[in-house]
Amino acid sequence: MPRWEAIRELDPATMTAERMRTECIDSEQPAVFRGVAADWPAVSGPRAWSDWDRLGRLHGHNMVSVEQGEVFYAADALAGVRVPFGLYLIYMHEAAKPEVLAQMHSQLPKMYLGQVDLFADVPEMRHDVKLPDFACEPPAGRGASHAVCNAWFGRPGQVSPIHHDPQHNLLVHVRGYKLCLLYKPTVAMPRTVPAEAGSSAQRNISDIVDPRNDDDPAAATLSAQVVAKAVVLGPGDGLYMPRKWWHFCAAVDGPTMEEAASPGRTEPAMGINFWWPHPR
Ligand SMILES: O=C(O)CCC(=O)C(=O)O
Repeated sequence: MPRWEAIRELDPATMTAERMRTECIDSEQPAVFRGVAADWPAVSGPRAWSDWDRLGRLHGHNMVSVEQGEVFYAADALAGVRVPFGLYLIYMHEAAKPEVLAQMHSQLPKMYLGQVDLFADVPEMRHDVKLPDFACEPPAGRGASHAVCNAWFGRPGQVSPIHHDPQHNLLVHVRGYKLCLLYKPTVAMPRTVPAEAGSSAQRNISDIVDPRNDDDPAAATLSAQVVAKAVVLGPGDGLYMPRKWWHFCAAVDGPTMEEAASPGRTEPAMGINFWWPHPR
């Protein structure tokens, strides 16, 4: 089991672009912003995305992209497919529950609406979210911030294997709970695809699919050697991940570290992230 320590929490109400630059971006240190999106329409109120019935009624016919495959980011998962959003919402909330999958003898393909430009396919949902001011104002004279926004809507227990990204990242959680484990860029992660080979996505991925799985010798070795930085995000919470930090994310069933320690079984997870380039 990974050893972990909590990521520091910064109050989003008092955060400014300048402090974001000095305390997070320039120092390349992660931070949790509890409740940063508590008042987003996506999180609370009549348009909350937790009402997936409503989302399905309004946008269920829109076609969206999902990744297909056993392990997200693995080579076979990179082939995206287009499905009606309403069908994916049913899959995520009902059809992909572990007991249903077991009854179907795992015949159902595994899908993840992960790292997907959802707002290109369902533009109305864009009005339900807002990049916090402290994250989007570019530090004076250091170039514009062009934040890219992607959705991460997954079934109970969905994981993203340990990987890293070249951009700064604000991951904002909307529904359910997400365990995030972070490791410094200097940690030597085991990987089969060398950094200089493979597709751009695979170059950034380690071999460890789930660091909580002690049956995986690589995960057990990592846990013995490195203390991860950890948080469980709930609805409205945000996590700043500096570029190049290794991270593992998993949908879990509740907010406690005990609940986060085992694979999620009941709660789908919905979130979006904003990636922006390193200021010059
Ligand atoms: O939520 C996830 O499954 C992964 C999120 C992630 O990797 C990211 O925001 O860069």
